[in-house]
Amino acid sequence: VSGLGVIPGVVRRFDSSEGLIVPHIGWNALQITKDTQLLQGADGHHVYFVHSYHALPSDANRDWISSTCNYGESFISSISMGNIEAVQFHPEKSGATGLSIFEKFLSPNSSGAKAPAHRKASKLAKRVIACLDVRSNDNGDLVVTKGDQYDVRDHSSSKEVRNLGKPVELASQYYIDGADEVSFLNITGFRAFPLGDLPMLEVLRCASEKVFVPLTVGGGIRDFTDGSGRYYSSLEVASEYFRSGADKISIGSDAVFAAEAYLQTGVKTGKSSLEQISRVYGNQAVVVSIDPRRVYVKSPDEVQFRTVKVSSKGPLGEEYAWYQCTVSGGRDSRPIGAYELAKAVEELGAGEILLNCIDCDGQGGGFDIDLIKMVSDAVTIPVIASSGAGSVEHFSEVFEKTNASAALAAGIFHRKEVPILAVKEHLVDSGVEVRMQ
Ligand code: 1PR
Repeated sequence: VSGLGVIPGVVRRFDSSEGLIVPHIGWNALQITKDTQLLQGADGHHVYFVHSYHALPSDANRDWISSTCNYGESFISSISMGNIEAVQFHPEKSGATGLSIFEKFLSPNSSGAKAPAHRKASKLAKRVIACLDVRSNDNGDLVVTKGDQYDVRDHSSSKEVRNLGKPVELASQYYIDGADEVSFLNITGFRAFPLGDLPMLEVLRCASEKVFVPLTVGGGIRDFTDGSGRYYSSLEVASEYFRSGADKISIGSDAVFAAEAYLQTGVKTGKSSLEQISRVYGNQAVVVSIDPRRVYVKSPDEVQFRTVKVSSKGPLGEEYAWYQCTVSGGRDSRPIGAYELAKAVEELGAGEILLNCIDCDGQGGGFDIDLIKMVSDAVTIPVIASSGAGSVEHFSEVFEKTNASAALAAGIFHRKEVPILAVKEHLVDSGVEVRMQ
């Protein structure tokens, strides 16, 4: 459609038909083409993008362009003309580089804070994400916890919920340490109603005042009727999370039910939480979190779900496995595989997949490469590899062997076994582009 025509040019959707992952989510490198005060010192810096459409550079708009960025093709990442400045990326989520842009915008006559110096970036970076599983402990305090294969209770006689720290403090520390995103998963959200869970909303509000990289929140996003009969749509729940500072919401159990119904009927009702939230906020704001468990089989013919030939055989020498999806934090298994779920939720409007694996969670033995490769090859939306990171080598392995766009870890960061910086330095040494501060 034609716009106002103030700035000449064409806006197009990124083309996923050639294998490009769309939406374009993550940290990509700015190439400054015009000397502007706002972007001074930001050439070759990674800044945070999240979009599916882009404005194309052309002779007609060349005078406007102050920077471009490359994703499949070159697109306009900022314009500057007279007193007009506009950016495609999110300075408010672009860490120190973004904050420096804001300072210069707010004080145009000063030289502003210098953008931090670092090596020159060239393309979309692989992301390293810190994940905080949050729930109330037995004293009613909201704590960051961490399970072994989703069991978050101590193995001692007390059987207490493990307490690894306070959510806002840890999130702020991970931001300073260089996390590219922070995820909060309200892991008992399936039981309680999130809007009754004011501490979690408060956690988001406080975290978003200190953490200038994207925040994702998940857990309990679904339609709900409270004790007094008041009905809340999942859209209302998500809206409250967005208003409190979340950039993306993540849906687990409810997305499984939506995908099952869609695969059974072939009809997109538009009524599932996934469809409603992505229609209103855009698919880039909706992550689907998958919690599968490995099920070994002797032959792919044994099941109707997509199997993989596994790298390590099962206990009875099985050479194949399928990955059975679960709901309610791994408590209930469902008749749908991770591959089938990923394809279905992509069609229903998910913008990204957080791919956990219950078998690997908290084990430190590495990501489930077979699972992550299968899913990341099957969809064109970004896949976040999760569960099992135990060393820096596990991160380079997952990026070398699969199409994952990001890798998420929890335990090794909470227990301070491996700093985020060490992960990133190792990735740089392995030839994987990452954002360095
Ligand atoms: O179903 O919409 O209410 O969402 C619930 C959300 O809470 C889902 O995203 C689900 O993954 C999560 N969840 C539920 N129960 C647990 C649990 O641990 N008992 N946590 C849980 C899932 C898994 C990862 C973890 C990685 C990395 N956490 O996110 O952080 O496995 O861990 P590691 O690096 O230590 O191996 P709904």
